[in-house]
Amino acid sequence: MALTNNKAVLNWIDEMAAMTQPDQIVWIDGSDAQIEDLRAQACATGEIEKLNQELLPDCYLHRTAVNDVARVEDRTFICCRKQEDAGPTNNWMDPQEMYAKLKKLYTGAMKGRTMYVIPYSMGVVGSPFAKYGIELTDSIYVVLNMCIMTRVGTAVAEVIGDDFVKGLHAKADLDPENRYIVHFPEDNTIMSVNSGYGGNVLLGKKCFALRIASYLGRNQGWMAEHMLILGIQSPAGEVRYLAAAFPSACGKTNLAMLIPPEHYRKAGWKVWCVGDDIAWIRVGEDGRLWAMNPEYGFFGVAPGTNEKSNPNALHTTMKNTIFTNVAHNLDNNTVWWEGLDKNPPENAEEWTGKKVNGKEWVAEGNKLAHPNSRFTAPAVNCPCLSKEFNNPNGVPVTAMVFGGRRAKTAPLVFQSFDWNHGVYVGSAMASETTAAAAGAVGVVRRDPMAMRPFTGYNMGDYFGHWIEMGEKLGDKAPKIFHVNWFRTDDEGHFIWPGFGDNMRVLMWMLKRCKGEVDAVETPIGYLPNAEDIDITGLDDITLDTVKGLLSVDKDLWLEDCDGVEALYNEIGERVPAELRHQLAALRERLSK
Ligand code: GTP
Ligand code: SPV
Ligand code: MN
Repeated sequence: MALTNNKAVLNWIDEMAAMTQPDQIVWIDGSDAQIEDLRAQACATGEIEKLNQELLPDCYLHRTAVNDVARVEDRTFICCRKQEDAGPTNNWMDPQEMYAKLKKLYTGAMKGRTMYVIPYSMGVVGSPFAKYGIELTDSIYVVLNMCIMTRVGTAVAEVIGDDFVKGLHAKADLDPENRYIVHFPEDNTIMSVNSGYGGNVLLGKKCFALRIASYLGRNQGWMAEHMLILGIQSPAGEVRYLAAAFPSACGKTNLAMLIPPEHYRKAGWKVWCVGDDIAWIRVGEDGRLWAMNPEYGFFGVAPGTNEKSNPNALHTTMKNTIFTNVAHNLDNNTVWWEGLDKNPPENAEEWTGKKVNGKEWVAEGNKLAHPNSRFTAPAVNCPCLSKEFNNPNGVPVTAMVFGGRRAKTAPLVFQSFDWNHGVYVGSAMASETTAAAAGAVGVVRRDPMAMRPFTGYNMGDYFGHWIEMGEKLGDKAPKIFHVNWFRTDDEGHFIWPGFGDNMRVLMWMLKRCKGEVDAVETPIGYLPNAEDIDITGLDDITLDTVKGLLSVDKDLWLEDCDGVEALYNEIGERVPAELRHQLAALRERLSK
């Protein structure tokens, strides 16, 4: 039975059902009973497998098709009326042409299947900053994931208005040649077909909360960013929040849930997680920036997650979690992935489901879990979840951080001179590509603000929007920093220990925000004095190591400027003049 009388909603569902022709339509009310029933159905068909209920209560394993394991950026489109409004960093097609093309793929795609109607909210239901969507899907896996990642069900259906985001997902034949992830920002519409993987099909996440929302944000004066949000609590109980943008699989979840080194914990420092992937940010009544996490769960990278690197994430996945493309430990019906421990299960299924001796398999150089295997876990499970998580207003932002994987160029940390220089630093971000998107891994590409794959409009206009936000904020703008946890030595090993020890770098930033520590003015920005990065208790790191981590090679930086210029030229005339000035000024400082 429909959960709403809203004509706009019902008419659209009728239209989509007429096209896709499902056997039946089921509304998702979000109740435990319904979820339990859907889990049982999905287990019966093998879509998911129930894991050891004593060790992992209410946890399930799912495998996607082997050719459907990551976002597909080359098949992701922004279809607005004018191509230049999508800009050269997005794929574009004329909306009418795309609708026609998709109509062929969707026609009859749900024959013999059920269409699930998922009313969901990004943000706290009923809050002025929440936005609502409906996803139609023929996948129970998608329903179960959406129920973890977003606020789903009756309460949403009751408040949904005419301006909801329409999302249609059909698995169809999972044909990679006809896979499309398409956004019509001017129509509040998302259409996804022929995939069953995460960011391609959980339409509340990247499709809505970043691509559509970034477009809405620009028109309405707020921002949707690929950022984690965390709070650092001092021994006196004062909490300061920062928001950080790193590209996919570059450390957001890990930083968001970090456990401080022992001496900080003993002194009473705490870190709280507000969000691990997406931030909606606006100027508050007090003139400062406020950030909220529109999601309700974590869709986190499994490999590398362990008791030492990220115990909070590991504990978050111990119940009510869906694991996708990890290895199946058949000895105890649990899961395993590279980096969980040094003990791959002998009796295992690797991520595609093939039975292997896990120890031999790994020893032969194979992977048991897919590098982009993930867990979908409810935020409420997280031991360090901020008490502000459900605060509809979000939290005030003291600092913003950009970062990526750079083997050599970027130092451990630096601070921008001011907001506009910080916008330049964000626009100049680059990172080695990861398994989170289909394509080559480890290639440096420019990824402005970690938003290259997620900006729902012209990247030049997006930069301009950042500059305008700074004008609104004036002297209340947060400080902007850049970090790099991924510098390597000559053997290619990471020099900085990272993970919980990143707290040491956050502490320097906090002190900078409070005006408690000096810095060195360099051509690229303010760098720490090496002595000011706390290395207490780090056996392998000396003052000289820190100096090395903070060193800046001017030739590499000048080369990097060429990369930024190439990006700006690619984006073209919509790049704000201010950023061209910033680039010229940086070159001049570096050449002196
Ligand atoms: P998305 O969910 O794709 O947006 O990724 P993310 O930015 O949340 O990345 P995540 O925290 O899941 O980290 C991805 C990978 O980076 C994991 O395999 C981690 O082990 C690794 N990683 C995270 N933080 C650090 C760090 O401080 N140092 C090093 N060397 N590796 C890290
Ligand atoms: C990312 O790739 O940045 C993710 C995973 O967070 S996905 O939901 O697939 O986009
Ligand atoms: Mn992400």
